[in-house]
Amino acid sequence: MPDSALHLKMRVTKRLYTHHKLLFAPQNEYYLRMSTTDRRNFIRSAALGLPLLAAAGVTAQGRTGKAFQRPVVVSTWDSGIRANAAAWKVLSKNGTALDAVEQAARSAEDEVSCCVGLDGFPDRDGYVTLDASIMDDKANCGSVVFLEHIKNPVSVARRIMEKTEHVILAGDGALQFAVENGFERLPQRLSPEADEAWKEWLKKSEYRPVVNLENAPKRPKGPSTPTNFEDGTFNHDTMGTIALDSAGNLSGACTTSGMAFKMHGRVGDSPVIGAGLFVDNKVGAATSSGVGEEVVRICGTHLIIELMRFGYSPEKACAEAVRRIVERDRSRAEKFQVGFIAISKRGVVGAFSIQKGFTYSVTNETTNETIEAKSYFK
Ligand code: SD4
Repeated sequence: MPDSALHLKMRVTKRLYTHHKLLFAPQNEYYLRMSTTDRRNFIRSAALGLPLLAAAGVTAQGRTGKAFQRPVVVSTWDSGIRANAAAWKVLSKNGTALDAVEQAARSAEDEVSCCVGLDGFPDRDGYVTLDASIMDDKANCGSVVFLEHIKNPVSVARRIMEKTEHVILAGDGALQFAVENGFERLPQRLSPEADEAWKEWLKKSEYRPVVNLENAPKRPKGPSTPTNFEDGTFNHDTMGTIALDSAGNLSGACTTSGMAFKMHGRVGDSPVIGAGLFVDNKVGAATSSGVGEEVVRICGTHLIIELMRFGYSPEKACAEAVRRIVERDRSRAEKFQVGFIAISKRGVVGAFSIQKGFTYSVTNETTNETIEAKSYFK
């Protein structure tokens, strides 16, 4: 080997050695806290040249996507821009990500829309039943499932998280807790749009989730009321929000009235921690929208965060979760939508969906935009 090549080889080897020594040094807290299996995988990913910084709990900022300066908030769909505006009021004053995501979810619940809050579409028996969840930077979490009569289920979820020993309350028990904690019990009624939609649906009673209803072109007067699709059908929407605050902490929230015309008692992914929402303050946060059953089957957001822990960028992690859903039954997957969004600890944002047309909104000091996610089917 010529001298110069030998010299270069020695320099590269030395650099790699120093790099690995740093990562494996006993004082590396992430390495020390890993289980034996995690350490083995970690060493394997190092050997394979996978992004080592991410494996060590620091996301792959700069390698796979641009990092947004914090604070930053990301929400599902076009309507996420309005949810982000509510979150931004908190974040821009150095408020916490937890307060920000709660405000984002509440703003969606307060809007008249087909698919979040009490004006959302009912189940097939004519009842509006709500699911919501919230998770903070310390892995505290709370959720409500199958809740009726309450305008802001996300705040009930937060109250459960902060005031009880539990994580999830369901149905009547959740309602009782909400009322005891000062939430107003509103009468069960359908908004005029929801009533009309339900009666129309009853004519055929066919449960057919519609892809990208959330961004349907034909909207009634309200700002986020995509009640009618071209063919007259209606379906779903969910507000999932994840935020990184100025202190560098992550939180997330997710709220929905679920799939329109679902069976009475059906619960989707949105209130299931690890399915519709997951936060790990060392790694990132993720949330989802679409057909919840498919997300629950793969523990979608937990999967995304674990992939990010071991070096995947947010976008790649979302893409892998989508791939697992699709490849389970490709021909079925051609007919439904699932979209994921994720943010890393350093503010790298990514998303991926099954079908085209899934959008997400990003807001920080310099950005306020809605972006179309890459998709499995082109
Ligand atoms: C659910 N994932 O209940 C929710 C529905 C949804 O956009 O996301 N709609 O399955």
